[in-house]
Amino acid sequence: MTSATIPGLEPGSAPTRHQELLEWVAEVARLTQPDQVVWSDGSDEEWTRLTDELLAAGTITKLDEEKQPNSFAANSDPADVARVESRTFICSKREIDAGPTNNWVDPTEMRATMTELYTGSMRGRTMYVIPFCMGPLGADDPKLGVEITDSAYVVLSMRIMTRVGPAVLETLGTDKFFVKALHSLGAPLQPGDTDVPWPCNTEKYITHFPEDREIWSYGSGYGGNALLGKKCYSLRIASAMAHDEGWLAEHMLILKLISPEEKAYYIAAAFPSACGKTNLAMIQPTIPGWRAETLGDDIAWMRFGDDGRLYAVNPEFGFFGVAPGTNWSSNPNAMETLKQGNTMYTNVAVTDDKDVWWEGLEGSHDHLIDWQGKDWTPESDGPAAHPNSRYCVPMSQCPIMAPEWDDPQGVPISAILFGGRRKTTVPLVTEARDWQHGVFMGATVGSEQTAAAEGTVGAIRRDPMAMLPFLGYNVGDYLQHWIELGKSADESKLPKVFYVNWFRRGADKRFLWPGFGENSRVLKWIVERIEGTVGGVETPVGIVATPEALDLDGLDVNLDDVAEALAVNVDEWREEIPSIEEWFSFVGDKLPTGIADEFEALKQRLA
Ligand code: GTP
Ligand code: SPV
Ligand code: MN
Repeated sequence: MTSATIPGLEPGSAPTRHQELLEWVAEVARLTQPDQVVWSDGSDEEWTRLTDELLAAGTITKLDEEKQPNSFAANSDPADVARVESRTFICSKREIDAGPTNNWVDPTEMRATMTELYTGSMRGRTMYVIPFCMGPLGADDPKLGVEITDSAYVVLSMRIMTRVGPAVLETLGTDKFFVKALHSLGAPLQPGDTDVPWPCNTEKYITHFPEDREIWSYGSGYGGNALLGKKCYSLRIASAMAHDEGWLAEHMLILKLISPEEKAYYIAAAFPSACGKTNLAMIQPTIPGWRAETLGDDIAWMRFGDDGRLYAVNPEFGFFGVAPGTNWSSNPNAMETLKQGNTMYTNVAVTDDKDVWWEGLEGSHDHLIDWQGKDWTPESDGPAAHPNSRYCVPMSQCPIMAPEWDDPQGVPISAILFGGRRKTTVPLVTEARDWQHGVFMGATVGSEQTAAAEGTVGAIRRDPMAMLPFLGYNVGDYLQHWIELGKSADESKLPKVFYVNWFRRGADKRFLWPGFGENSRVLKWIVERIEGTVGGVETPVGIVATPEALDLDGLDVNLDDVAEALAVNVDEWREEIPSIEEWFSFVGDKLPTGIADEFEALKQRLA
């Protein structure tokens, strides 16, 4: 088929006169050879048409209209359930610019390999063109993108997760820059083939060309592999942009905490995948008089404002949250958000009356359809929902969205939290002495691996600023960028940095700290540290809260447990040293001297 004969490519039929975009769409169509090209407009009509198609294909199940209005549950291929870090590539021109933490292939070679894979890869399918914007469209410099995909599930999910629709094309005009984000399932259909419910390919590539600001993804239909506005654009490509332009693109939630005196504090927090960002972003404080609102649960773009403060914007439009463990007591605000409907669930279990269920949700069921579409009873082996099952829901439905969540100005950040999942060693909350010490803390975050990506769940790995899988350039340059931004700023206006760990366990393996809403007690201590109204103890690792300094009023918890959660055990910390040493030697020559100095100082304090 020549491009002229592909329906949807006829001259003048596209809803834009952006020449570069038109040429790129035609070029990709010629390469991938779809049956037709369709421009996505994000309309309700499109939602109905595509959900109908996916229902007919068996990709999704319609949920009960009363319990889950306008909502659907998709089951993925059992081999396509999470990000694939081993198949994620940063193809910078020079290998050194991808750094030691990323897979690298020469961009020319990668383009050749993938061009071959893309050849005819959309045969028998529709090629959708989705213009989208990360962050408010009204920003001075709106961050535009266009995803080309042969997955209707991606089109539906992008409508939830990003700003789409005619206004994006209007903003693109005839010549505005946009990130080219190409996605193919890699599952062409020959005439007469019957499709599978979740097409994908065993060979997967999640590739980024940071200098060209381009993304090429192949073979997966899932989450961060396929919804290219999210991790691929807003973290990997954006981190490279941010490095060039003097800002930060981070794997952080944005929370607004309001004191009984009605003073608002904005807090950004970076935890690795499946380590509590969404839960903290939607926290329901348990301390009387304190309230929380949310602005984002996964990604923050931060830049200094004219007043010298660091302002954060959430580039996303929806939540792609971990389902298991979400319930009316751990995260009532997420549950309220989902109750409004308009949700695409993936890999959850479905009840006989077409509601959803997952491990940790209230209620028990004698029979379910599990995430693989099989009958499930409590006696079945394995969970009903996949551990990385997710909900994809519009952010605007969250009852505690801060009114300013959509403001292109962003919000001024008072505190940055780093954290991870650590059974031992790391105290509940530690304050950094200053910015550089805080960057050191972020640079050395260790966390037990989770189901959010392939790998051994539970193994500890260093995950700087929770960005290990999301850095678009060299980790050493990234840490240097953090140090330099701090140096260029007015120190009194910099956010204070803290290191938190909700996951420390006692000898009997149970969590020492109740977590979730009770984390508001830790947030209150943080706010009081910002205000200078509460004490802490100087320890070799930083300033740690004492049980007396934490507001524990009304908390039904063993004080010994709290003390143990806060303890700095010098022997445990000495055991950290070789592993930090190993990590820093892996980072290599580009490790900033400021970070090396902090490490030396820590070693001396522990000696
Ligand atoms: P991504 O979307 O993958 O980036 O994950 P996330 O960082 O948003 O993690 P999320 O908030 O979804 O939490 C993941 C898991 O951690 C869930 O199973 C939660 O129940 C659990 N969790 C979150 N907060 C706490 C806490 O304070 N204490 C304990 N013990 N578990 C928590
Ligand atoms: C994460 O893994 O950090 C996520 C889910 O937020 S994904 O979009 O798949 O990256
Ligand atoms: Mn995430």
